[in-house]
Amino acid sequence: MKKQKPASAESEKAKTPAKLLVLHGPNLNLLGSREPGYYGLATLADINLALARRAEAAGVELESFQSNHEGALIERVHAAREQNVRYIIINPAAYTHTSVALRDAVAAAGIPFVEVHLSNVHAREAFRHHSYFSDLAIGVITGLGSEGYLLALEYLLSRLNSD
Ligand code: CA2
Repeated sequence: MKKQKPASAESEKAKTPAKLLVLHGPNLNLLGSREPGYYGLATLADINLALARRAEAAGVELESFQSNHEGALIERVHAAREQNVRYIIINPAAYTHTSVALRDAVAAAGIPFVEVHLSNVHAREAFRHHSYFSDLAIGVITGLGSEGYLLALEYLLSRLNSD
């Protein structure tokens, strides 16, 4: 049986929309312009709009943030903790394979996250097979193109409903 929460916590949950954050790493601002074979035709704005529409329909606050700078992504993760962001969807892009610093930030924030990749990183070069994030993630979606972000969001919305 589901544990009863105090009435005040329940009413707080009903009043305050849950916050979700979508983080996009370096070069993802170029989506739609080059390498459609790997990354598809959708632009980052298309992806963010689709996510924003789905989140709005579900009554959830969703913010998307892209940066080509490791420090800016790290600072956004730090801020997310202050803002009580409930879940993160992250495509760390090339930082997936290189950034202990961004991994440490995500680990320190303690915010559960889903890792998303547009391409199937396991079907590509060996250096893309290792991720500094996957062992910390709730789950990983790789190779499903821009739909991967929406699937991650759908999963998190159902998780929010049962939290
Ligand atoms: O498949 C993914 O989503 C990746 O995270 C994308 C990264 C890559 O380094 C990862 O191994 C897998 C690269 C993002 C670069 O995005 C571009 C988009 C359009 C044109 C050029 C690059």
